[in-house]
Amino acid sequence: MSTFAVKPTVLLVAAGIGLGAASTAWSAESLQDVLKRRGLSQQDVLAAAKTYVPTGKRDEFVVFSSGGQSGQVIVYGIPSMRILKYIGVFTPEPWQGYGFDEESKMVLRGGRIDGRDMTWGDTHHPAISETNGQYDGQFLFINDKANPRIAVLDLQDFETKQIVVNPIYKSEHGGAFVTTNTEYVFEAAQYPAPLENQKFYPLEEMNDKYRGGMTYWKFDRKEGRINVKESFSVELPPYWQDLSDAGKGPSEGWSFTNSFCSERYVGGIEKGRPPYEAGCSAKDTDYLHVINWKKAAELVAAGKAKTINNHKVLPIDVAVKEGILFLVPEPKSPHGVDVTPDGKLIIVAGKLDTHVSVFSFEKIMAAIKAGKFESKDPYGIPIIGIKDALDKQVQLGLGPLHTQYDSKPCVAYTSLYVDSQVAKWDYCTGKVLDKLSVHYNIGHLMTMEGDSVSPKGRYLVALNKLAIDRFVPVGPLHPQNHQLIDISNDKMQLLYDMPLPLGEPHYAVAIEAAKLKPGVRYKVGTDSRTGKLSPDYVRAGEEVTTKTGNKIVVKGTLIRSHFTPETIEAEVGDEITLHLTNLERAQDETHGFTVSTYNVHASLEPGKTVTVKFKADKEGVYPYYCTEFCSALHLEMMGYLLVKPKGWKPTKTAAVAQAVYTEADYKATLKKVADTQAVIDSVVGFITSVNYKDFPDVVAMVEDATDQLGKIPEAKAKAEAAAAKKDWDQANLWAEQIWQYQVKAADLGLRAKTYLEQNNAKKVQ
Ligand code: CUK
Ligand code: CUA
Repeated sequence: MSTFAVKPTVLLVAAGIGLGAASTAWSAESLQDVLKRRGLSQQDVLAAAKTYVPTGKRDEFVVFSSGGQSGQVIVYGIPSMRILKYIGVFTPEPWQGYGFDEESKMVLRGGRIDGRDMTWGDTHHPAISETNGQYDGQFLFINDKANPRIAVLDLQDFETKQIVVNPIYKSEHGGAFVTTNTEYVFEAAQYPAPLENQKFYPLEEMNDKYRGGMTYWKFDRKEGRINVKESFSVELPPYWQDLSDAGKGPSEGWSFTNSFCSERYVGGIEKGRPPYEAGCSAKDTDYLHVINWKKAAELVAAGKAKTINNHKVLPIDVAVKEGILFLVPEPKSPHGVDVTPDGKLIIVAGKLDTHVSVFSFEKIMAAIKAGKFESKDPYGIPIIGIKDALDKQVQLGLGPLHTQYDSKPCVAYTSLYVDSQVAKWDYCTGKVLDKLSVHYNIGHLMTMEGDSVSPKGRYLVALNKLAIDRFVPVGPLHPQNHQLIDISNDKMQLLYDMPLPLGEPHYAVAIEAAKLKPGVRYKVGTDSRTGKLSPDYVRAGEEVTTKTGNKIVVKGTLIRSHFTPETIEAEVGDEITLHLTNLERAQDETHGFTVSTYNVHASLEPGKTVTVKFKADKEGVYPYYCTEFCSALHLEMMGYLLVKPKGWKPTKTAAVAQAVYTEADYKATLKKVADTQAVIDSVVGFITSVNYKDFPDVVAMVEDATDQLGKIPEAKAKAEAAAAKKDWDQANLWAEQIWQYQVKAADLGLRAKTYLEQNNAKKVQ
């Protein structure tokens, strides 16, 4: 409190003049001193210089990483590796109110399975929407392997908008991947199971009754949502479909999915059978599934699909007869499949092979055209001979998994899980170019826009499974380790280890930061989860509380630093619904909302309308308050929920106790108000003397400040009316309220002024 009891002019001085004094007092250490003191090498300093992003500067790339078992998405910058955000996707996220307000609960409800809320997820593969094979920065998709689901995030506000459940799988893995214009987002099954929901067949019937598949979710870009009705799947044999990639360029219209356990082995170590790990890796090859999705979509549209669980599924025999499904042998328990940027080659790595296999799309097409197949699988699917499809095989090392591409032609990077290395190699010549050790057991790796048609090169991130000896120990559960690697030179250079403390991030995607254009505020009254105006939003002055039966509906507003209303009165058993609108326009002026012990929380970014709902089932007094430190008077941003016993009647009619003020207090407050007005006038003078209208952020701050100042006449009238009646309590308190409006306006004004100064605003006449 005491900081704000000082004269407002002092605030201005602190904000403006304080900066100059700090820099002179110490005799600074030299760079050499620091290197010596911290035991750093030249190489360390070089790495630091390549990753350090000075204050006020920004990263070149933004990474969307899977949050693994957290069911979330992690956003961080490259090269700084600074974490920017965790986004709630499949699981509740308290900060963002995700799962604690009604609008986001609706999104999570879309992810219910068999009537059950799924409060955890196993996210694996994020994908950014593409236009002509380039990342366009509009949407992000990610899968949940455990509870087969896929989510749509809008990068306009980095929020999850939709979760859809896969209607026919019990697990899924080969997704999310997008087609070159994001017509479809697709995902493959992982562990085979009966496609009919809640249908039991014994494991002995694996070959006949268990199935895998490939689901193509139709994406409606205008709506920004998956169109479930227009989506379909292609039935596949009970091979364990694994990862996928979309064709591009010449291979556009096709998708590729590797598989393992084409043995269709059934384990049972407890029954004396060798375990899955032995039986599923016995054969020398598994199958790359090659599917013409464009034609599959036409066949589905022509009514050739059957319906399973309300979802269109193209049966294997139809797919075979229509010539849209083929298999290519691939060695040996493969894990990754990655189409080259030019769309001509498909690179598959076998976990138990030391090679990567480079398949030629042209050769595959030639074999299909010539009807040249070596055999059929037990389901009648034609198998193209491996020699007829292979361009080359390259020996890289132990446990190759995933491949990513460089901006330099023909250059690829493959993770070597067992060797704990990244191999840089040339897929045109088959030469190995470089190897770099990572720490340890790398899974995926990722280059900048590395799975688009035009990778940006520069950096690579190794997503390591183990982090032994890398970080200060934090118990048996280690953080994950993302290692940043400079790939701009011939030799790879390890730059940075980043512990990721959320879940095992299988895959990540990185986009040029400049391509992202997120908004900073919503149109006032927006329900962010639908993107539409909430039917229940109100503007300032329209706040209202109604009670019908035992249902109380509050339509309220938030603005620094108060809620309207500040009291909610209920009886035990009432159901309370609050529709709250944040009226702020200024950037980053988020308010939070919670009610003590009722387990609700909302994050209200500027302009957003959020609904919280709960049953006031306990008598008592429950403070509600703002959970974001939004202004100097943030702590005062509160109110009371009064839950009275049934039939309670007031016994006292006395006014609420107040502090007692004198005329002198009122005069002193008026003086403070006049002083503050002088500060505001000088700030306003500065702002209007420059081209502030060219800065949308400043315009928004000015709007908010004007809003605050606009409330003053009403408060002033009340103060003066009270003063005329010599009611010094009311007069002084309304004068204090004037000062509150001024302080917030001044705060905004000072921020606007700083912004303009730092952004070289120009003088206008
Ligand atoms: S997976 Cu985990 S390291 Cu799900 Cu793409 Cu390969
Ligand atoms: Cu609003 Cu704190």
